[in-house]
Amino acid sequence: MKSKDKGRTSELAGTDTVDRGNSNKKIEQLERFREDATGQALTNDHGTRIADNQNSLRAGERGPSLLEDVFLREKLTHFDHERIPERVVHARGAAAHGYFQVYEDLSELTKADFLTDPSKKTPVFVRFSTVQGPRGSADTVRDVRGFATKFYTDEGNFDLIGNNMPVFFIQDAIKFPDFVHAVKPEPHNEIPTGASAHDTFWDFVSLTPESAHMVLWTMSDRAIPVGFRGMQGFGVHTYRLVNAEGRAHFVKFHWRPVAGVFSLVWDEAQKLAGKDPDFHRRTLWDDIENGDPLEWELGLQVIPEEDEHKFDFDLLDATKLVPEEQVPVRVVGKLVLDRNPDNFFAETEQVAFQMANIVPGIDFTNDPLLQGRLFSYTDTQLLRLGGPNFNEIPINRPVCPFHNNNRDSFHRQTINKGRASYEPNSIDGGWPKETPEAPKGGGYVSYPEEVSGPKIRKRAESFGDHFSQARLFFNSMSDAEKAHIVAAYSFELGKVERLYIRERQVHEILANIDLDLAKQVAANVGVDAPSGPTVQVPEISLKESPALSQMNLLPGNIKSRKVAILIGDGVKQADIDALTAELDKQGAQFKLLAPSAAPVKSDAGKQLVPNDSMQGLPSVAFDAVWVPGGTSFAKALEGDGVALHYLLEAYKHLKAIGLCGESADLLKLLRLREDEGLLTGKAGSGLVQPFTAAIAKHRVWAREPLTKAIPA
Ligand code: HDE
Repeated sequence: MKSKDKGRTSELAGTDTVDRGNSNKKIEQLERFREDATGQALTNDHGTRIADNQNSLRAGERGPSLLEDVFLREKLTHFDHERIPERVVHARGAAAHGYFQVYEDLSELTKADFLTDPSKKTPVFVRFSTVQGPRGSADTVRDVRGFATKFYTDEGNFDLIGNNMPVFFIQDAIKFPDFVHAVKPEPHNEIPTGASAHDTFWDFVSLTPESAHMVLWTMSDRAIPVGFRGMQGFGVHTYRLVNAEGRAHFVKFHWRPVAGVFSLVWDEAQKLAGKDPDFHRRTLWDDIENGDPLEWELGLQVIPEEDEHKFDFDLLDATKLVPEEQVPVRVVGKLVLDRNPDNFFAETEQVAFQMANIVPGIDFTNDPLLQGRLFSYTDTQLLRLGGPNFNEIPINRPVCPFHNNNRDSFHRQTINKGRASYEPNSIDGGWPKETPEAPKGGGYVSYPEEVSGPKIRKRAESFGDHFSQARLFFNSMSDAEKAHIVAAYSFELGKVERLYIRERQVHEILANIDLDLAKQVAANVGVDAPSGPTVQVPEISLKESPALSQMNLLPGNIKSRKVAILIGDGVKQADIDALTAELDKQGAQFKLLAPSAAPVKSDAGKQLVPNDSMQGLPSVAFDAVWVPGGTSFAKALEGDGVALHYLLEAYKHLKAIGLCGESADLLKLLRLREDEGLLTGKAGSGLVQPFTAAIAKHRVWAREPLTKAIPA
């Protein structure tokens, strides 16, 4: 270290303890931006109390309004300017606050303070999103989900902006606008909203073989998650972790949901898009309000620098994943989301994630997609949030102090004291000063990776294989998952008007992934069956990766799962009580649903207030349905089309259904047969255990082929 630097370190030491204190205190400072108007007078924006908020100022009771009405004009002006541009992608989203805590000191890998101190709870704000649709689009469309986390660390904000799939559509940032233009609604009629089932998308991806792997993921069940709680998250790119000695490891970031990984079935996803377009954001909100936080574990796949070239693919290629069978995921910490935002616009809409938000101990790689993102996120906030001071908006402010010579522009909030807004300076004592690199608390220093080479526009040959990992993914699916993929390609390509695009996708993309998949889709979309692959797909060392199948990612419990309990007059109280006691014990949730929202009386004479009507909360909003017994109740169900549809639909969607006592007679009427999830029993109490065990299995996959004849 130069002697000049040494001097600065000791000067800074004093400020360091003042500045980088306990983050809770800093959060309190941020909280002063939260406003609670309870008990407060209504004023204009400048503090003048308003006497009449009902009538504008006019010349006489029936006369014209006066330009003088500054209160009216201020109110209308503010209203007229309420909207800001929505995000160009990921416009539809919902978010929550929480914290991250590392399980053990990871100093051997990184000097990032929030990853080395297990006693520290780092505040986070996480925003989940869909990619294609606008702000008002439905939650359950077939799409990738964004999973963006802002860690407010004591060393600055770190943003991990990931997705619920581990790979991406393109390898180079220069293709991103093309890809997004292709997937967005078509330019002439702005159709379809929130869907990739249209010509421009399939035109682009069928001409872009590097998209094959990611498109396969989006045609899989991963693209229709039940909710945010059951989604995996992935940082996608390879990053670097750098420790205090300056030693680096490559790393892939993973979020593993404690609740396991779950998806909707397609029919359910489509119905929910109409019946409750807010399904995902509502569940996130309700779960947190009900004291049932969402939890993930942070996983790291750590790869020593010397192993960079040991794989069948290039670590810098974002269309590839690192199979967990080759590099296991080390679980290192926990993310808990337990607080809803107070204001959607101020927090969820104004949060500005930036790839550029990085802290000492974490570094980038040369992934050409990542490199482009480093520019794009900061750039987009300038337009969206109206200038370069978006970092001062409360949700974006770091919890540690920030001082520099950036000045002025729109919406500046900091009132900078002093005369010198440049560095070096002597007028203000030279402050604020650089912090040299140090094992702890030092300034950010980029990892000194050696680079050299000609200035060229060229994709590395190691980025050239686009199909072997898509094949790996397909081969790792269960039969049910494979069938869903065939159905998804068939549905989407079936909506493509131009036959030559359908054909190109089947012949030049799918046939290179799996010939059988290609043939089945060909038959469903009316194009000739392909006879073989069009390229030589390299053989890779791994044939299957069980970690990729959701069927292997169930948690084995029913915590936070949601059960509909149908009720009506004469419903057997004991059957309700037996189940609800067990659901409470196992941490699952339930709702009582009656023919209408009016209270009903059970056979025990107890008044039951339903949470909603069966029409108001359809079966698609639940994981399972419980129908208690009771003679008059069961009789009434037989004549209630809404209730019968409720059960048929739950059956079609492969859910666990428990029919107690007299309600078991409904089976005959519905012409359904019992199976491992459709259970009947004399007394509800005997059914409870097998019913909850069936919920834990998520769906009755064996039932799927039998449900084809049931109308959707
Ligand atoms: Fe994004 N992306 N992206 N993206 N992205 C945006 O930033 C972009 C990519 C992701 O909840 C935008 O603030 C480029 C990969 C999420 O606010 C924009 C490229 C991954 C979110 C942008 C990519 C993502 C965004 C739009 C290719 C997964 C929502 C608004 C080089 C690892 C964040 C905004 C939130 C948002 C650009 C590719 C995830 C335009 C240029 C790969 C989760 O800046």
